[in-house]
Amino acid sequence: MPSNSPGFSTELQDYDHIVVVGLGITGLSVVEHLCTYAKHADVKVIDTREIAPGSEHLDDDIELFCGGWNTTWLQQADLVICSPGIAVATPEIATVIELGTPVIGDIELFAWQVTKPVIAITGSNGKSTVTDLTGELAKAAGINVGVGGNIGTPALSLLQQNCDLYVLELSSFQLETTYHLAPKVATFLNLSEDHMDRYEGMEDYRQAKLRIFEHAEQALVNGDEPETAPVPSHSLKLHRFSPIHTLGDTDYDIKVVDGEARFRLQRKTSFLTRQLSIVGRHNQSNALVALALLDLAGIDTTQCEGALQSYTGLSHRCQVVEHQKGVRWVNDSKATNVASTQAALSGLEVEGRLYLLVGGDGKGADFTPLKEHLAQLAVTLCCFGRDGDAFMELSNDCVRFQTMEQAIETISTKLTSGDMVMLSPACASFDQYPNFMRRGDAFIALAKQYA
Ligand code: UMA
Ligand code: ADP
Repeated sequence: MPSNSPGFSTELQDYDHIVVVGLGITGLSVVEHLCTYAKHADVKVIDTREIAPGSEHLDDDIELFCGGWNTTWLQQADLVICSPGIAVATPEIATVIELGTPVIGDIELFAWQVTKPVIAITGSNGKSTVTDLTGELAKAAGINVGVGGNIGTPALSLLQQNCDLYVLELSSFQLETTYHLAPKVATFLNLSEDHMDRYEGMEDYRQAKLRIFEHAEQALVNGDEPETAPVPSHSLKLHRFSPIHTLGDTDYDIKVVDGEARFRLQRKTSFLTRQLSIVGRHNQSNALVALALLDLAGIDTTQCEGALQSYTGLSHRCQVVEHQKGVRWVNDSKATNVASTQAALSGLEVEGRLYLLVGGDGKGADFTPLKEHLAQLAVTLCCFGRDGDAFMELSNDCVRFQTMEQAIETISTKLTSGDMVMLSPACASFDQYPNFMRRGDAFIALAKQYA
């Protein structure tokens, strides 16, 4: 992984030959940004896919090379802006880095331009929920806020909105190519195995995420997961959060006061946890972090009570999408790694049988940690997709299917009142679907058909 403080210019006017690698929504936002702020530069786009998503929206005067690498363009570039979908370790990109050409991502470009405070959020799970909720609470506090990054709206697109605060979800992929982002507050929510097909191991993945703190003013650190903490430095103020009550006093925590669990911000009691509409302990932690991030950004959270109560969460995360004949159908398609499926299973109450749909693109993960959670439940494990075989030893009752459709068609004849059908696949969707949203939509349609 390249050093976090390279000595290259952060002024777009210093670059004349810019190559954007990867189109998609990120590449398009980069090109649009360059068309506004680097009018003088020659901008070219490479996408290694045969058909670059979004090419229909590209101006005709921007040259596009598809279906492989154009090494001549890369060698001639004085700046390369890389999609988060392309690892910096890819040989063609590694060669550019060796030549001394700066290779950056869209978040680095955002950092060059932004003048308002940024709250930056990374972690293995909970990023989107924390990012979205922080945005909703900021709005309730009367702030003109822009919410984006890995959550779906590219960060550069937010700059056109002239916001007073930016809340960014950042993936480890984006952080790999980010060097100068200086958030007012940054947090690394938690660490568990993910993207092992992209990183050499957990340490490599952790180091990518720790880059979020490099130039941050304040770090909000998970007191229960020391491996998410940055190396202490004079310029970075550390604050801790802990949703688990055993640590004693923490800057931000949940404590029982007068018999009721409450969020505490800098030891001052705030809202009751039972006011939340989102369920599960992991969501209490997510809400605590959202309140803490705003508090550290200097925003008064006392106005946020209504927004906190009415927040029902993002779709595709542990949502009951059908409840017919006593059977609940739960869409947790966003559970794309082991820890998120563990979060869905921990404390889960099912009166009858749980039919758990797992499988897809396993990204090289080890699924055995699921075994102990499954042992607590009366479960039939319905394994589908490319890496479905990897789940077949995890429970006494495992059935292999090629697709989710086949699995649901088969189990639908067996369902009785009290049962639950849950899609919480612990895998990415890319082997059979364009993304986790489409996989969740397919589950919802099947639930409607078979409920
Ligand atoms: N790709 C190529 N060649 C290219 C460019 C991309 O093969 O030249 C492939 C890569 O395998 C890559 C995939 O295409 O993984 C997706 O790239 P894309 O063009 O679809 O990417 P964008 O549309 O720009 O979406 C990206 C993020 N995608 C990834 O990081 C893979 C989106 O996060 C993000 O919302 C968007 O930018 C806006 O910031 C998605 C994601 O899955 C939700 N993120 C991963 C995660 O959350 O686990 C990190
Ligand atoms: P991310 O953006 O990091 O993928 P999301 O908020 O989209 O996070 O949630 C992804 C999955 O992880 C969902 O299945 C959700 O139920 C689960 N999840 C959410 N918050 C947490 C958390 N704090 N710890 C563990 N799992 C979580």
